[in-house]
Amino acid sequence: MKIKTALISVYDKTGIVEFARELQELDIEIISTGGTYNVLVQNGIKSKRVEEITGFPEILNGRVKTLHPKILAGILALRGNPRHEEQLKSFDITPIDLVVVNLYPFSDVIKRGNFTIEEVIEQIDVGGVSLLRAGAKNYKYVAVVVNPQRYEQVIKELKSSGGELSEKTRIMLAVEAFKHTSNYDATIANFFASQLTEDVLPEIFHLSLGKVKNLRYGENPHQRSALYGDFFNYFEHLHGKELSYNNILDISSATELVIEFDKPACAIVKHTNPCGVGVDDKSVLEAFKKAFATDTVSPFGGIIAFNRPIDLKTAMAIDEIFTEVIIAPEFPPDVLNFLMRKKNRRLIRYKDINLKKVGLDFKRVIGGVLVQEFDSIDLEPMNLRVVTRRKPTVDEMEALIFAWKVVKHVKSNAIVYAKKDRTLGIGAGQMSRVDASKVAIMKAREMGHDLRGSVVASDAFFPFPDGLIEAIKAGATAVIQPGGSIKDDEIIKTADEYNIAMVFTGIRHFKH
Ligand code: 93A
Repeated sequence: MKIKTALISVYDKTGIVEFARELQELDIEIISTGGTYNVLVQNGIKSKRVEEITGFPEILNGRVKTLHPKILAGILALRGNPRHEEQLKSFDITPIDLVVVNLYPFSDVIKRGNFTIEEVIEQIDVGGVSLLRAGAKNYKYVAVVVNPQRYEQVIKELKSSGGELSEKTRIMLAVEAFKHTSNYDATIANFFASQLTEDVLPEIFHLSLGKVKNLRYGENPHQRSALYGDFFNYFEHLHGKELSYNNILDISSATELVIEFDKPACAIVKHTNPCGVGVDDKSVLEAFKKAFATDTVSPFGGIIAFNRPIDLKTAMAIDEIFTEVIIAPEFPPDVLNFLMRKKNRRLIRYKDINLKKVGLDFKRVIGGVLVQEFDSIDLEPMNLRVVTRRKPTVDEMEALIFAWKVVKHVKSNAIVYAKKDRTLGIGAGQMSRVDASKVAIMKAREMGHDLRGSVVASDAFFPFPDGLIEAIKAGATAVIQPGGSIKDDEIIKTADEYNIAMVFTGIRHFKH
């Protein structure tokens, strides 16, 4: 069915003049609301005002512009239905075949902050939503365009088909409109709900998680999955096979970890846990070697992340082991060429990540999701409290801070043994803290690391002295942990008995 009449009412006027001009060339008659009309006419495009159709002016400062049976019936009529056709005729209503609407920017105003409630209320679009909803409901006969990025595609199809849009396109556009209005209403509802209570997570208003794409499958091949949000604003997929659900998860975890460090750093990650982390004053190659030395078995098929551009020597060293994904802020051309020889290996560049701004963290529960702020708190060395008689040496302190940054990214219960520039043993995801320590020690010994003179970090407090004693027996000389156990006194006493230096962070880093 040929499109004869279009209604255009857009807040965001991007691309509208070009789009309308093309419609005009296709002999499509244009009806538009006040502001849109002005822009079109100033640019030499013919249009009728909505008033001319309705015989009614825009009233109440624009609160009522298009809310009129002559408009809404024009959109909602079932074409070819005798009764509908007859009624259109008797009330002199023109059918509208194309609805081009985008809404008042409600979420922009909240994001901007510093608004009055009256301003916010005026940003609630009523007419525009009705037009979209009506057009989408009647997608069998009407096309509805909410997204300016679709203009080009719509024109292309209209031109190639002699002025028609396929049913497939109309459904796709209707889905886009329904998703848009449902997000829009959710944002409004959340905003007003937050007025009732002190809202702890205001960022949730800004969260419009558009679907990026379907993924081949989820964590396992029998689970369907998709990616939502802005992942690709931060990460660029330079080379290699399509990213899987697990790749994306690991890329995020590895990057979060490696960007904690100021010095050149490397983190090797498997199943979101680090198998090794290294830092070096100058060389990414050395950082990689230290990370890899922690555990030379687990990195097989892992993810390697850097916080500096990779050089060719490092690339050649990585090439020795099978790696699923390599992540860096930059791949110089020679490195890229070299690494691209393996066709499946995924190369990911990241940019502009400020973890403080990345926002919220979600967890699935039966019947919903838990939302929390992202664990982005930094350790201020000033706030560290030495609780033992012996103070950490300068080297121990450096090692403690390094280990603390790593332990934050290890699944709880987490224990990390480290020197100042490398991990030695990591115990992740155990149900008891002593077991996490045992796993870390076992891993360190398997790889031939001597834990004498090492430091140990614990993501949460030691509830009993046993975990601490385990670490001391292994050879650790300094400990970093949040503190806060009712048995702290006993634990400090134990540390003093063995001349161990212990610092409390006052911060816990559970990661479940
Ligand atoms: O205040 S409204 O909800 N009342 C209406 O009847 C109405 N019709 C369209 N806002 C309404 N619109 C919105 O006006 C559209 O959704 C669009 O965002 C905007 C375009 O107005 P103008 O063409 O005057 O710039």
